[in-house]
Amino acid sequence: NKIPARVNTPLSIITEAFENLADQLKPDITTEEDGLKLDAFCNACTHVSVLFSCLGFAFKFAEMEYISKVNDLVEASKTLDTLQNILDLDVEKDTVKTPGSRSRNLRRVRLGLDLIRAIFEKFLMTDEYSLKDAATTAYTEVCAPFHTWAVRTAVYAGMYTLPTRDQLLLRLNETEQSVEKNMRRYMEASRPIIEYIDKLYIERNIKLDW
Ligand code: 1PZ
Repeated sequence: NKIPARVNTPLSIITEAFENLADQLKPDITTEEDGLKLDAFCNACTHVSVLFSCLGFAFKFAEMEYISKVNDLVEASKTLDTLQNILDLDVEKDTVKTPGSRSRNLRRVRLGLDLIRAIFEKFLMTDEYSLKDAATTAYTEVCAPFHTWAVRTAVYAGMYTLPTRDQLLLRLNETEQSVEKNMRRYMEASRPIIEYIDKLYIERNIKLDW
């Protein structure tokens, strides 16, 4: 009798969602005019929520922030077809950077996806890296430059409440081996998506310094 493969861990579900999304960016599937579909993007982003349940109460605020931004994009997906449509509408109204605008929320969600990628990257550098150190370094690199002093201070304080490496693996139902595979898959799948989102702003002459 064969031993069944380890399937459907929270991380493998997230990873798979982003791999499917990244497939949509392949030139033979998506035409240049079309770009990434908003509903498919939102669907993948929604899966990330599972991770928050592993982090503890201190990250409740981050979770609510992230989910409210994704939900705004879900709402937009009822009337808009692609990510490009979001940018084009805000460019027209001159509201790209306005708090609460969809282009701004998309930028925030993109930073969140990149933060997760960076955390995974640090986490896998050695198997002694604590989650707290991995998350702190990644946050400093990816998100801190764009957050207010008050938010940065709260996030750095919250880092001390993160689970240990072993607790995280347990909560994610992963081993050191399986977590490496799944994290690397997410890192690979998210990169083209993050680059694609950046390109949407740059093509419209919007600098990414906010
Ligand atoms: C396993 C992974 C452990 C990760 C722990 C790292 C958590 C970092 C927490 C970041 C908290 C950000 C809190 C609030 C930020 C707000 O200032 C901005 C406001 O945007 P505005 O309304 O001015 O346009 N909101 C955001 O940036 C959106 C939320 C981002 C949160 C991303 C978290 C990503 C995922 C973490 C892993 C589960």
